Amino acid sequence: MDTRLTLFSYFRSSASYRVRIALAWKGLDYTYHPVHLLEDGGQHRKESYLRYNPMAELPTLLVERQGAPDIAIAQSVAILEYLEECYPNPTLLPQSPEERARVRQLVQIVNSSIQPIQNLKVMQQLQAQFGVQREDTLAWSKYWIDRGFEGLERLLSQTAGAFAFGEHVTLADVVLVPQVYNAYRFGVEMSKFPTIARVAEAAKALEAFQAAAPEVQPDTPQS
Ligand SMILES: N[C@@H](CCC(=O)N[C@@H](CS)C(=O)NCC(=O)O)C(=O)O
Repeated sequence: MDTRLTLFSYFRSSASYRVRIALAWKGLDYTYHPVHLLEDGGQHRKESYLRYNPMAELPTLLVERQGAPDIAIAQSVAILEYLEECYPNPTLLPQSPEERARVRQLVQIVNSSIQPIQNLKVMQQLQAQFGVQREDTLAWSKYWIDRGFEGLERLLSQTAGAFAFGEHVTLADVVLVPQVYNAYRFGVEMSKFPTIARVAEAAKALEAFQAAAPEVQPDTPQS
């Protein structure tokens, strides 16, 4: 069955970055549909996008299959799992259920315990509702990444080999690299987290991670 994939993405969105890595890792062709998080009051809040993702978040993967209804999948981890199920080679999960659970644990630390608290809408609401200055919202995001990385560093010191979980690239690296990108953006002192920094650098050097990087997307500003 012919399948067409379209990714609604923003170059600097870390959740979109995760999906771009997985698509590149699996060698999948897709159409890049940029959605600007700041222009026009946030293009992700427009009705034309909400029909794909009512939560007004990026990314969304639109899957168009011949002879089957189109589906729009949101939530990057749901998309990653979908890609892993449909395109298992090359895989991004280890073999055993126990190892898979450990990888998913690492994924959820970033996805559920770190990224949501430093998200754009949280920072915007701190400003709008409580009059927090923009610099202080940046400090807020930095604080929560820093605190999350303290736990993650301890865990990775047990799980990491060349990559976040052992010697192979897994979904843990797919979510970690974009979170480290955010950490640098918000000024987190990465020397405090040597294992995180080391495995993120190792993954970032790989072709699929480079193709997915915020610096080289179709909507990356040219200046
Ligand atoms: N758990 C969601 C998080 C998605 C998310 O927070 N996306 C950000 C960009 S990284 C977003 O669209 N933010 C819009 C906003 O904060 O208004 C996922 O993994 O897809």
